[in-house]
Amino acid sequence: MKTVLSGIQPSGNFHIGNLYGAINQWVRMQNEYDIIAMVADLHAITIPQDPKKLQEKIKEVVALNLAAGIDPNKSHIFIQSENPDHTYLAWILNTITSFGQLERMTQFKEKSQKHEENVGLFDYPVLMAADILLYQTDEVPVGEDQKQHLELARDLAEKFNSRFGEVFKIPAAYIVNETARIMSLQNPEMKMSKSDSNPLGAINLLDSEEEIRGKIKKAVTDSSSSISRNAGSAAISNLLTIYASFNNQTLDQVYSELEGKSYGEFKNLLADVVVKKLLEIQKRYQEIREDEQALRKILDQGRDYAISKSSQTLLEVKEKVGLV
Ligand code: ATP
Ligand code: LTN
Repeated sequence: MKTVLSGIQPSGNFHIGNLYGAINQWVRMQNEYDIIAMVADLHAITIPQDPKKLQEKIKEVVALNLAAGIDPNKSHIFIQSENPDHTYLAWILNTITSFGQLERMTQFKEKSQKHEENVGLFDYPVLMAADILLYQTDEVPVGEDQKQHLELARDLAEKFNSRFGEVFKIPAAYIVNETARIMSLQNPEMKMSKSDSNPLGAINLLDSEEEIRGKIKKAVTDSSSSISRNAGSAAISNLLTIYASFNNQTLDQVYSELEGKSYGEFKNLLADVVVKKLLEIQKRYQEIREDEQALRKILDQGRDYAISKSSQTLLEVKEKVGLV
């Protein structure tokens, strides 16, 4: 069985883009792949976090993933900082990483302009390489913004293998279906994002029914007034994509169903399906989130599984480098 490692940061609010672009893809892959889902808390603190809120966010991401269908009997979910092998391997990889490789990273350039710079932000991609390489990962589901980081992981694996001897499997990108990309409700040119400053752009998984309906009502459309297969603007296509995703339909099926309907009518239908689905997830979320003991047990099992795999790789690394 192939191993897939995915990481998600416990920061910001999780939205329907994360649900359809990431979580649902993992849920679908659970039967064919060994999915290791990691909450990247050590990555999150490269940007200042409120320590009280961080702990809550970590549990929130775990519970949301489980509520959305990650099955702990099939997949493994764990918290990065609970497996010390990640920081250990990152240190060793640091010693074969050049400044130039990290200076080229566009995410570092962007983030260090927006936030106070720190060495952790600079070193972020090396820790991510360690995350991936520790599990002899076959495929990593990454969006456009993380491709450069995956490339670094591949480069470091090759460099290590050729300098010290074969240890690491070279990971490949798992390209997520393009239709799964959901755009901002306020600006269809921008992807729906946790860090959007306009709160109306994203529908969050934990939004109330009133918030969901309000955001859909205020979503931008275009100068026409009804749905037509040949005249769809980016804004309307995005709303139709959301409708299709929530109904498990293709865009073609959605056009056949909705052609001729007014935008007002369509928005009501869309709000109904989104509310129904998110309220279901929220109900499961509350149950999971309230049972701290059960949640802890799932995380303990995830951590133990993670360590059972990563410790083998790390031991080989130490032997090759001459540390044992
Ligand atoms: P930010 O925009 O602040 O970087 P984000 O919303 O992109 O945050 P990430 O934690 O970077 O969230 O991404 C988590 C996962 O969700 C990634 O796999 C990413 O590809 C996916 N994802 C994020 N936004 C969308 C979107 N609008 N449509 C589809 N998938 C998305
Ligand atoms: N940097 C990623 C999160 C992340 C990750 C990983 C993803 C951390 N480690 C390992 C895949 C594999 C992000 O911000 N989305």
